[in-house]
Amino acid sequence: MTKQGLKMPDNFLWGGAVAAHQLEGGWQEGGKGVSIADVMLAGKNGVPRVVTDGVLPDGNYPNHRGIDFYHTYADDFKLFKEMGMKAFRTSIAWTRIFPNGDETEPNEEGLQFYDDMFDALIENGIEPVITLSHFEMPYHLVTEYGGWRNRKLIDFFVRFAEVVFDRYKNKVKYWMTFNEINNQTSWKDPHPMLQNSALKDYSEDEAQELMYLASHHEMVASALATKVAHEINPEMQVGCMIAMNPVYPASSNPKDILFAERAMQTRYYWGDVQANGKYPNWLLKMWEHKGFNIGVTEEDKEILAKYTCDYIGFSYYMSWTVSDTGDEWLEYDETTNHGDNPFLKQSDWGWQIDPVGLRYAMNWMWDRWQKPQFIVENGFGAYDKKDENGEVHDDYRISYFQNHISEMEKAVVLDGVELYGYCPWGVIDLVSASTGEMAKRYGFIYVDLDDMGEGSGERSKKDSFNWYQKLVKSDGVDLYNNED
Ligand code: P53
Repeated sequence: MTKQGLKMPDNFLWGGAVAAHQLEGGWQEGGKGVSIADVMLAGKNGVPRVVTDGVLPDGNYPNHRGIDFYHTYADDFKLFKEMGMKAFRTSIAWTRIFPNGDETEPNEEGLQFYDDMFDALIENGIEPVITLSHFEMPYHLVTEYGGWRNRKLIDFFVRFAEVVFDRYKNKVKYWMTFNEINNQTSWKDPHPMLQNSALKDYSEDEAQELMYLASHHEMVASALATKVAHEINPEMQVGCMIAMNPVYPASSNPKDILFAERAMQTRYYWGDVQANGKYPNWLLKMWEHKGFNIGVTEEDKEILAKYTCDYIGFSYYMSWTVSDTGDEWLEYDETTNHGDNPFLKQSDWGWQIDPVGLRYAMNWMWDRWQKPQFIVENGFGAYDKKDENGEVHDDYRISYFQNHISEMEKAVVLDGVELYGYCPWGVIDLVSASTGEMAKRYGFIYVDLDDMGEGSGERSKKDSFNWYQKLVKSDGVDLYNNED
């Protein structure tokens, strides 16, 4: 064997990640309420998902079906165990616990469902890593309360958090509050506004202010949930969860460098608030300049400062490149000025593949927040094809993982970044969040279902399954075994 990876610590959590709404299906089972994911039609590569007013009778809603994991998880966990997974990140569907979100009593059937699921995981020696709200909220909170613009949602969320922390206090140690809380930097796009903040029916003029307002409420709710978790069980680790896409300057022109830095500040101020416990000055100045009224109270400030997150959970898929726009306020949103990076290739969905950016990002976050990190998503969405023997030879996926894991290992072993674990995204094929497709596959395990939900649902191992199994067994050393 020539090339090798670097050995990761013995207790490192090699895992896999998914989210409830993208694989469970069973959208009306066990007393589950309608969630925001249930009103999103399927899109396609380049075609955005449409949000409907409630569930329309003939719509293609892929999250209603997922991969039927609601019924299949016990068998799926056996495959996870065989692959060597030590951790499994999923989310609790809020709508299974509080179907409308504003009830005072939880739905016992929903609580029992996750009790059984976590027991099954633990029996297989797999540690659950749980997100409270992964692009999933009761749709009722949109229609009755206007989503996270409404302060009342803080109480609803904290009640939900308290119920599940208490119920699973001896089963789940690792938690995260809101998935990719910073994805709403693209507030010009209605889809993240709904997914992240349950915001719908607003005018274009108010969108940006609403995004900051909703985010503020989410971060207060997250801090309060962290407080409650530690009261219930001080061993619990509650992370924030950030979509980490480094934004680079397109050139060494200082103007581009300054602008790219502001793009980073804009995308990651959520981390500043959740990890460092306060808003950065540039943002407060910008709000003042724009006349935004976010209503940050003295009490809010105290809560944010006191109950910061325990670790930085993050996803990593790609990096972006920007050039200066000439704006004195350096205003950046995700639709600003993104150019192609001539040094990087793109996936079929236009995501720029940048392994070195992962090591860069881990160092950047370590310096800025000084908290342990947890990679809770990383992966390669691709069109997989079965050959004549029904096998998927996904060498492109293996190579994506080799390149990224190699940089992760350097960040930990050579740079000393503290990292709890690594959970590749979509460890089993599931419904894509951005497009609603099944055809955008991430898994080590293939699921025989297409974009219309047709197929046997049968599971089979891709080549990447065996590759990952060997990697985990060797604590990260046997990284290139498929090339030998
Ligand atoms: P899909 C956009 C950009 C980066 C990450 O994404 C994103 C998104 C989606 O809005 O989401 C995360 O399925 C997310 C997962 C999602 C995964 O990345 O669009 O936390 O729910 O499935 C991959 O290819």
